[in-house]
Amino acid sequence: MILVTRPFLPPMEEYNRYLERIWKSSQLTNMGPLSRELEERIKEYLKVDYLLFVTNGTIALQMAIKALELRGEIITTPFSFVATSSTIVWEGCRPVFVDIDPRTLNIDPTKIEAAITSKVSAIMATHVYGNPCNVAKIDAIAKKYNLKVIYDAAHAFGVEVAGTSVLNFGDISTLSLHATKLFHTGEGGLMLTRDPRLFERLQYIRNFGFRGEDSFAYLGINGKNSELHAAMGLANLKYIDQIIHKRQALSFQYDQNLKQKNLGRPLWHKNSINNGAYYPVFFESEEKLLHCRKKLLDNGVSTRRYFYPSLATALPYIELKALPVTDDIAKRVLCLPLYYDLKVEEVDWICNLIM
Ligand code: T4K
Repeated sequence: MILVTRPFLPPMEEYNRYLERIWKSSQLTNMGPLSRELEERIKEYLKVDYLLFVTNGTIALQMAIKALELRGEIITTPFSFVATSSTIVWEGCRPVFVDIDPRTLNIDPTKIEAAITSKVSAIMATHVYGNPCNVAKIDAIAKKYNLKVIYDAAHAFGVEVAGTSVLNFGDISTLSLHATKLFHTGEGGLMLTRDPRLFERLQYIRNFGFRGEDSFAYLGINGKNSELHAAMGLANLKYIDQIIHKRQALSFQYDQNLKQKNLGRPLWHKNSINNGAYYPVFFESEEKLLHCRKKLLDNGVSTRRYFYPSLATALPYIELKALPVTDDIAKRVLCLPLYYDLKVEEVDWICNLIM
């Protein structure tokens, strides 16, 4: 069976070397030496100033909403993983869905202003498949209306836009380091900001709000991650360039093979390079997608409909809303297998199965 994705696993002896350090120190969690080392090394790799290693990408979004003290409504995209919407509701706010751009599949910045009311406190946009949103435009709108911006950058590890990390935009960016992500710690997440005061607040929030042993600075939560997860991250980080290059090469192989087939591909930000997080294609119709998906599955190839259905039509805890572009695209998008150990011959074989 060819799965849609498989996690990269470092050589076990390299992971074990980190585990030996844990055994020696008996520090298992609470931001021990491996977690701190991981933060430092990722900061260096991504060229960012402030970063926190947290439990997962979902709690990172929740902590971002909390730290920015968001209230009322948050403008967001319906074309994303459920966590992008559910965290808004979880934090007592209401998602206001704005349709996506049919070429980039990211929130359409030209439609944001029409959705802004006095109740809106922020914009939460996803860099879908790692493809940067129009950050310049979104940040400019936010500035004009005095709104906060959270970028859900769950898929955007290592992505740059115009020569700087895409994580340097907005007030806070969040990442997922889940096992299915190109850089992972098993479970995990990251939070990034350029604001030292916000960073300080996030540090408190991650640790129950504790300031020292017996006083509290903020309402906090347990958003910490463990040394065992940090060990996985450190062992994987050594291979990150190799992982990204391999995924980019496999994506190129798909591009070459699928050129002649009648499939669409998202339009990538013109000042950015695809990190190979996913390989989405869109079909002419849902019927063609379902037919092809079945054929692939019958031949042992698993695919995923990231992101179907539109969140604005699927979640039982929100007011449902039809959005023509998202409703159409979500039905026609399919992610093909893409992971470090996938072989070029397997990509060729998968492409041959696609009509
Ligand atoms: N924002 C966005 C935009 C996101 O995409 C996500 C997560 C989040 C926020 C929230 O971040 P986290 O809280 O998760 O850190 C997966 C992931 O669970 C989820 O992290 C991810 N996005 C989402 C897009 O996909 P599933 O339902 O596809 O996972 P699953 O278990 O079906 O795995 C897919 C394939 O990977 C399987 O065929 C088997 C393989 N696999 C999976 C796991 C977990 C392995 O080989 N090993 C493994 O350990 O959700």
